[in-house]
Amino acid sequence: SKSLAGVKGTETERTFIAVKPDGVHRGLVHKVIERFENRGYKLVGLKAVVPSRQLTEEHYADLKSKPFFKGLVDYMSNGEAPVIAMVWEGPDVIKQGRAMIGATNPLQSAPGTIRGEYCVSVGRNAIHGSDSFESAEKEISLWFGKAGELIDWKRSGSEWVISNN
Ligand code: IDP
Ligand code: MG
Repeated sequence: SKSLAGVKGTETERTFIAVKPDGVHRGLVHKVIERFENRGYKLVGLKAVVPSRQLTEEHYADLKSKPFFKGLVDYMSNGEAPVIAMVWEGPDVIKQGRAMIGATNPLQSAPGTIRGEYCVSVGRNAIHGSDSFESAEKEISLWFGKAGELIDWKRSGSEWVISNN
């Protein structure tokens, strides 16, 4: 069966994007959606979730040994605000999504990126995006693994956004 991250390098490529609790508290959800929609990407999954500690630890498994890991898991999963979890689809969306988000440390994020516009602290950097096709596959199945949570649809006017000739 087709990967949940679509087909790498085609217009069906998908990435996992999440507005983290600090971004939700700060009213940044619409800013994130606006940027991906305006660019021409297609929203194929969206939900508000308070992730369990277990899900959050799995999501950030590669950071388990870091000193900030416990604080990171707490802030993501304590329920003071939900995470707004999304899957976006389109050409090169994984790499472009990371570029739109900006560097992990907002003090190094370029102006114009989401973190570079709205954030000043690595511990409160508002948004997550998959960093590779393999991460996108893992993260989409973790957050949107149940049948029916992702929608296949054709965006109106997509022929004016994507063409191969
Ligand atoms: P990314 O979110 O840009 O992919 P990662 O290195 O994967 O960055 O780290 C995941 C998240 O862990 C970051 O977005 C940030 O919330 C948190 N984090 C990373 N480094 C630090 C740190 O030095 N202090 C506190 N939190 C950190
Ligand atoms: Mg990461």
